[in-house]
Amino acid sequence: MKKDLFTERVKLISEGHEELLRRKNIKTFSTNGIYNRYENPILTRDHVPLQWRFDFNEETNPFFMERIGFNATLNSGAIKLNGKYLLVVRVEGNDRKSIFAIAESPNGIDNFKFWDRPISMPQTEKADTNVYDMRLTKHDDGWIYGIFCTERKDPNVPEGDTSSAVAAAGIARTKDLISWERLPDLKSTTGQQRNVVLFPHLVEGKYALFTRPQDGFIDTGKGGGIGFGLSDSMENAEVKEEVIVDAKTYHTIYEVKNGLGPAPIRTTHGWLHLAHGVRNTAAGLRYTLYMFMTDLEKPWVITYKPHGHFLAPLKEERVGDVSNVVFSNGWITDEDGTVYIYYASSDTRMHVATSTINQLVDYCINSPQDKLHSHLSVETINQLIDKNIKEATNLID
Ligand code: M1P
Repeated sequence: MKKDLFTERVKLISEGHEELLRRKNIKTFSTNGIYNRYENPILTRDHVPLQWRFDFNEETNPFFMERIGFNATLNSGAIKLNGKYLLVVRVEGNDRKSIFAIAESPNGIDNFKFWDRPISMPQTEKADTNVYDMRLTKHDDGWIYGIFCTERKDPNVPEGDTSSAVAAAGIARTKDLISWERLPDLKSTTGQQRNVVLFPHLVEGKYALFTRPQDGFIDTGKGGGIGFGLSDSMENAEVKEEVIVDAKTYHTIYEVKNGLGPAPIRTTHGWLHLAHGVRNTAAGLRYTLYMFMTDLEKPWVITYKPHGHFLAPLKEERVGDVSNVVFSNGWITDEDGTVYIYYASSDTRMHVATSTINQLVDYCINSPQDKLHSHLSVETINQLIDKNIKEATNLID
């Protein structure tokens, strides 16, 4: 009887898993014309390999029970290596600990499959309690850097406070995403750090980092905004001064805080950036994605910035562990100009949206800016209506 149960469950669960991994993804129609979403998420907790979850020995696991549970697959860094689309996925266990694991796809939109084992990330003298949200940068120095948030308990809080934490930017580098060299955490003078991203080239002969200084673990306080600073080395990364590239601003989609997503993409018109913005609502924080462009020579200077969000949580994306959130820290550009934008919804599962460099540049350059007042929004709308009336009249003439 027991044998039947074990065998049946192994078969059922293994076949279901195989089918999920083989599932094709279908592009959906895009009304906005800026990017296309896809029918299915690309990675869910159900994609986590069965070998990581089940003990396959009938003697020690007669009920074929899941021994290690996983809760979510989210905020993934991305890179294309040797023709494969690779994500460094934040895999969150039922124990709330996030780990990094690589998932590989042949085409960037479906058939994502985890490598055999998660990444064993070396530790610094101060062990990480939790690690997450890695940004990958292929730097001119030949290394692929992964910068991520390392979270540890705040040592300066009263004994009974078991939730206050300190966020810092952990740094590791690799050539193959298999073996990783851990470097000391980033030092900065502006408090805690999350959402730190390495720029791919030296600036003024130094390593350049986009930062997100913050006073507290959740609240950015006076440190709010996407910052930029230089470091002499990555072996002992230290940013002594940060300029704010994009400040949090009253009554915008990034009024509470913001943070850079993946490393920017170089185009002939400037650097394309994807970021997240956070605003407060009666239902809690709302995270959306927005874009801007910066100057080719001065990547800390914004040249174009469309109004409002680029991508916001939609339909089932709106619900999950932390609802009403989209977050992105990975994208891949193909030789033909296709851009694969990887984003997580509600801190629960991963999706892809595709666009092209030309579409994203057009979006950034030609979308109106946020003029920060309702009556000015009306002006902007009227300008478009006037333009359309003129076009229509020209057509009749
Ligand atoms: O829960 C939403 C996000 O919250 C944090 O992001 P930020 O500091 O930018 O607000 C991070 O914990 C992120 O992982 C998470 O998705």
